[in-house]
Amino acid sequence: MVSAPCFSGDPPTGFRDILLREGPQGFAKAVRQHRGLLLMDTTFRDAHQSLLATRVRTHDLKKISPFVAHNFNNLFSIENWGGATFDVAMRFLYECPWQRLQELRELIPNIPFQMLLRGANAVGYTNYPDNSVFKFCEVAKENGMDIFRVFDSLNYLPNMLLGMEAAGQAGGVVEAAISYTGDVADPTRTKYTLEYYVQLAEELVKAGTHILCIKDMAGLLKPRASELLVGALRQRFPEVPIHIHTHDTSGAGVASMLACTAAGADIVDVAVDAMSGMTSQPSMGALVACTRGTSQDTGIQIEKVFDYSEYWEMARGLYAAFDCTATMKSGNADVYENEIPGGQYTNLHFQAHSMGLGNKFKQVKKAFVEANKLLGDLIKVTPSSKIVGDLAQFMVQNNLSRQEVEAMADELSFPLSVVEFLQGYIGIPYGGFPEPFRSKVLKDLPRIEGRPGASLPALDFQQLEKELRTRHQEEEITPEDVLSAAMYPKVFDEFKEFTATFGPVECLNTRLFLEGPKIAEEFEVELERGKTLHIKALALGDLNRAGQREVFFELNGQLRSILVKDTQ
Ligand code: 3PY
Ligand code: ZN
Repeated sequence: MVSAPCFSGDPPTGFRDILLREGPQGFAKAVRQHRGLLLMDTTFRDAHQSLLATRVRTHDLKKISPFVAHNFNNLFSIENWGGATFDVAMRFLYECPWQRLQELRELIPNIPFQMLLRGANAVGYTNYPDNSVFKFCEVAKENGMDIFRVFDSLNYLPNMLLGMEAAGQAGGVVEAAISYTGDVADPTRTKYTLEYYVQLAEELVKAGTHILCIKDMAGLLKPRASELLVGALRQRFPEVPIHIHTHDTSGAGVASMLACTAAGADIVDVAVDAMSGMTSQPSMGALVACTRGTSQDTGIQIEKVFDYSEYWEMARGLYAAFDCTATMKSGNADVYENEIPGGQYTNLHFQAHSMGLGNKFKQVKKAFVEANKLLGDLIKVTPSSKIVGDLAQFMVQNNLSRQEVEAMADELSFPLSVVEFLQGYIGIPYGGFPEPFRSKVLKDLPRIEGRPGASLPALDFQQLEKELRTRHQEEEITPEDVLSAAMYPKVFDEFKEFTATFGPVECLNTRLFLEGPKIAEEFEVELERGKTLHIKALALGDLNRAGQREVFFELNGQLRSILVKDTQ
């Protein structure tokens, strides 16, 4: 079992106290005036999304939360929600993502919480009706979310503005994030130039963002480019806090974050050491140690980082089955060529290696570069990165070169995601759609003009709530449930059906949840405070014709058995 230190009493005050007292504007001002480097800790979201297939359970997050509240009160924020955590919680962990947010909020009242909002795609992979995005932000804020990092996978301004407005109207801190690709220090890269990024930042500042973020989802921001980009933004917007996100895939993450800091960034993203590096964020311990005693001192005690890391080293072991280090042994500077975002890099690596086709990964990476060129050199981040990845896989499976795809574009049966992208389902890429490729693929299929969400009918929340109540035969369907169903209808239904059958499995510790008990093992499950079940696993019956086994166990001293489907 992984244990964590216990605490009593209120944690010390932190940046959240400033936010609650002074609101988003006052908070942004305090951040800008702060002396020293501020850190956002991604351990609770992006780090495990990148390294452990997003599988970290609320159980293990809660255990270390009091330690974080008591020892890291000078963090700028903790990223603990959004991105892939929302659907994975329901889909694979059988947990309610909203409950995670509520429980963590109780345990960490003093540090701002931050989430990743995919603009008009909210926490999904496609555009939602505008009222769903607005309602989502409103309810997230009510459940304890503070800072909304809003991005769009094409940097498509109308989608970004929609997400920013939704977060702002909910009363959240708006952190507009420009997704970074290419290399602003390389004069041969003429599409995504320094001027492009500064111009986009201009629009976001004009639209009232409280904080400006550079979201380097693939880890392409080299130290020289950091100096140029952050330097230019700092000079142009002296009063706006600048926040930098990166991934350490190439191994240059710490160097780049130090360069960003020197160029005037206020906040950089790190993950605790045991959850850092490779496709995750650079190490918290390294940033704390490297800035110690300088004007950028983080004020974080390095010994506390070591203790925090020790917890995560143990906790990470529980998720070994999902850990990318099972096959991936290091980062790789080839990311500068293929520009694959951190989480996707891990997924593609895992897919190729788990099929015993390690060399296929190299092919997929090469095809990813070609697919990107075919699509007109896109910003690549969820969901546009998945579209490029789908096209790359299609090219590898069918042994097609870029020239062949271009020549046969009107005959090939492309993945749906590629066709829908070309139809305009996720917005308009910078520089427009690639022609004549688009016309050859679409022929007379309809094209969406402008912002896709603008033409989607509003969602009827009351009607949806009524349907859910009937479908799940439940009296109480919460606004949170309605939003889960609005984002992921099928996943939500399956999650409800699972919990109706098996109960609240989030009460189990992670080994029991992932592996099940050993025969003769005794364990306790706390359903709620003061309500504990004592369980002893006794025996497994033979497999019956329906593929089930009778499982015998003791429950609070009483012999019981149930039939369970054997999925092994
Ligand atoms: C997500 O959208 O989940 C991301 O982490 C993008 O970088
Ligand atoms: Zn990221």
